[in-house]
Amino acid sequence: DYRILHEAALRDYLAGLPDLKVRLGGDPASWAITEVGDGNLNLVFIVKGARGGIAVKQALPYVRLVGESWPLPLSRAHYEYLALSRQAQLAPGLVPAVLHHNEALALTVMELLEPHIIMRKGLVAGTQYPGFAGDITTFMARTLFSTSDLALSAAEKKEGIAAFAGNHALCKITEDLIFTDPYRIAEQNRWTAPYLDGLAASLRDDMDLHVAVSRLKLKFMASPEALLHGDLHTGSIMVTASQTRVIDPEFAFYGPMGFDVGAVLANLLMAYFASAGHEHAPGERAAFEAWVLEMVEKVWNEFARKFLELWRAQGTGDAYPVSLFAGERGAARLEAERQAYMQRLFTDTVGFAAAKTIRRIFGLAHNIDFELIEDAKKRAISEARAVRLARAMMVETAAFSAIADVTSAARKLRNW
Ligand code: SR1
Ligand code: MG
Repeated sequence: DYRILHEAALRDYLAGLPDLKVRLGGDPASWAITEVGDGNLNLVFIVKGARGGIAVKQALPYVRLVGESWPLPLSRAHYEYLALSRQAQLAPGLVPAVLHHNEALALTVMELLEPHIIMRKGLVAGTQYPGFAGDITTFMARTLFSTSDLALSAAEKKEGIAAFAGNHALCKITEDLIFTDPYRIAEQNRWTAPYLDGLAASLRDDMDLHVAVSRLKLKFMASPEALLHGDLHTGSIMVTASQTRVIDPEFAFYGPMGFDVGAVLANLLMAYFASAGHEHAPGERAAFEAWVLEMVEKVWNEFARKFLELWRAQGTGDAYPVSLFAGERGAARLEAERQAYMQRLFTDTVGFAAAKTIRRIFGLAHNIDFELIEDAKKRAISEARAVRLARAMMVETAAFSAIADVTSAARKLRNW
């Protein structure tokens, strides 16, 4: 039966699990249990014993950020567990190991990622992560390609869609908070007032933007291309200088690939614009910002390269039957089609990145990249630059046909 496990109850529960008891070591009474969840939805505990540590995540029956007035199904813990298991097969070493899962308690125990930190915090501090682009592009290329019709039979793919179809309450959060609320009057919207009052009003009146974001919403709702992480922002990524782990796939479902890739790019671009409002070691601001934009380019370019490599090597899914592309002429035509596919995916990615940016500035859930800029005027300046880029990316789509178009537009807006 479900019950919320606070410290004492969690200690008793874990003490009853022999493998975890051994892993933690020592007397359960001496285990240090700390609630560290700083996300919007769940409880997260770190438990440390004489021998080792673990992370415990329990879903609450409501949205933590808002409270009991906003109920949310516990089943999201099931989908998160399912996604973590699939991602571990497809991208080994890039997600935390699951040590235990209890469906009824909506509780999952994972290896403790130490000394990893949430990437967003590192970016706010101006830290560069040299291995990040390589790791995140491997994660995305493998999880997205391998769960798509390019790799699977139609039956396998449809089984996959069915397995995640029940996670619609989490999809609904995205549909409302990302694709709808920032563009209308909604009780939970907030922004840096009074500086962004005018920009907020202009978003509500911008029909070109409303059409663009509604097209993206439709794509999100009606394009089950692959198994998405579904919330791939830099708060869902833990890093050290040399390691990357993707956590928190509770929003997982079959959707458009560009939504995950766009999430990564949006969060890098927000880190870029937020940098102007944060302290940096002397002389390091410019280097950090240059690195972030280099990462934006590398994430798209490496992702596209790895995705295409997988397609060429393992493209045995039902979507492009091998028998239709026989011989040299077939191979050349299929390769041209692959390039066209990546171009469409790029366009989706740019649009989703824009939507993910605007929601963090005008919607309910903001991010510390901007929120930790104490001076409201400075914060608003950084946010307005990001919004200006995002609006262009969503509406002026013809101006963004390559990733360099995005970084060069970002660079031009840096001092706007
Ligand atoms: C009410 S949940 C708000 C946001 O938190 C999660 O991290 C997702 O990004 C969601 O949109
Ligand atoms: Mg999360």
